[in-house]
Amino acid sequence: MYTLLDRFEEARHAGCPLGIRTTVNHAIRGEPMDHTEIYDSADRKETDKINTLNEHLSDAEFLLKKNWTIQTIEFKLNMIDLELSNTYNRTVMQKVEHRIKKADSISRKLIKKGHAPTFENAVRTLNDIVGIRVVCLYSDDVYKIAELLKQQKDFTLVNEKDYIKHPKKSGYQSLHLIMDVPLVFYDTTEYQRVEIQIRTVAMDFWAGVDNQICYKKSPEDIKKAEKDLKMYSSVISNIDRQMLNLRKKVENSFQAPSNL
Ligand code: 0O2
Repeated sequence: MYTLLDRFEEARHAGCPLGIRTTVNHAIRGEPMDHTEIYDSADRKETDKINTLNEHLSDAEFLLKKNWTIQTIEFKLNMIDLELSNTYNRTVMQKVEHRIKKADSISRKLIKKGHAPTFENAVRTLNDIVGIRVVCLYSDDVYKIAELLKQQKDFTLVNEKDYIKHPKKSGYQSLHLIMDVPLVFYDTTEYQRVEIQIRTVAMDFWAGVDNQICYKKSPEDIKKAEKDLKMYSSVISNIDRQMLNLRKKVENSFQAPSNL
């Protein structure tokens, strides 16, 4: 399919009106788009699509369903946290966050994937319009939380991406569950696709720094930091391993029969 990105490449060689170039540059760099800038360009059709996407994403019913989905998952997570905390006698989840993906981020992602920035394409192809993030102290807790989420009878696991066992090229580590969550109405059930990211505090720290200085930035910007960040990703893995070993050592010492 011929996309905005293709046109950008074509325009770069031919020297095109500034509007298209700046719009796509924004998309690549991950900056918010200034829509007045787009209007100056020749590409009104693409702008109309982004505006329609914006309208759909601010629709009251759309937002209500997304918020209902978030509440449903957070309720489950609270139950899981309670169960794990009671079983292990310690706090398990440190933080649960959620977000509904913004229009500019959706259009950027669609363009990057080679799709037109339409609402239909967003709903059809993106798994993370609703995103939930669970942060815990130890790497084994990540898998305990994931296991209990997968056991929920009303949730369907669509895909699991283990970036802890197989970190991304950037060094990014996290466990992602893509799930379908049901919203039950009078006579129908509607499934909402969500991405649940589960990771340790250390992995979350790394991802936060990466987000600020590397992820979604231009190759020029990231050149200086990319190598170091990748190395720090293994440092983080080591720290996670050591913290887990420390916890196990302390737990074992409590369980060991006293010599006295
Ligand atoms: P944001 O800011 O969260 O909206 P796919 O599932 O294959 O169709 P997708 O969704 O890109 O494509 O999958 P992937 O690679 O699993 O990434 C999903 C999310 O993980 C990203 O969403 C980020 O939140 C996070 N992520 C992935 N790679 C990195 C990375 O290298 N660094 C950081 N900091 N985060 C990463 P978005 O939509 O890209 O971003």
